[in-house]
Amino acid sequence: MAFSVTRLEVAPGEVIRLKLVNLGSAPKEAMGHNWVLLRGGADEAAFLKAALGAKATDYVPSSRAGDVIAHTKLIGGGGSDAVVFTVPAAPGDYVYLCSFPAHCQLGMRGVLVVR
Ligand SMILES: [Cu+2]
Repeated sequence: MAFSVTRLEVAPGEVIRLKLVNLGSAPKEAMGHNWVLLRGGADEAAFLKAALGAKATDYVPSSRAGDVIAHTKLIGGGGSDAVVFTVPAAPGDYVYLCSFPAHCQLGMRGVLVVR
């Protein structure tokens, strides 16, 4: 239960393409994964709490949309999804996580370092 890459270093304002590949085999309903990059200063605990009730939107809660810089779709085993986004201009550490229930707490979390 982890991302194979838990630290990414990027330049401020850089446009990057991130591809998430689910190496598991379970369907997304049972063991889906996504990649969600949170804005600096976002309340991670509040985001995860809201995500628990956001199954209809693949655990990316619309009520906390302002916390999210970019995210992939929720994908099942064997699936993949890519997202293109602009890295924040402000240097710092930005948390990324899987918002499927409990996955972040179990270790699906990393840091995008902007510098
Ligand atoms: Cu996950």
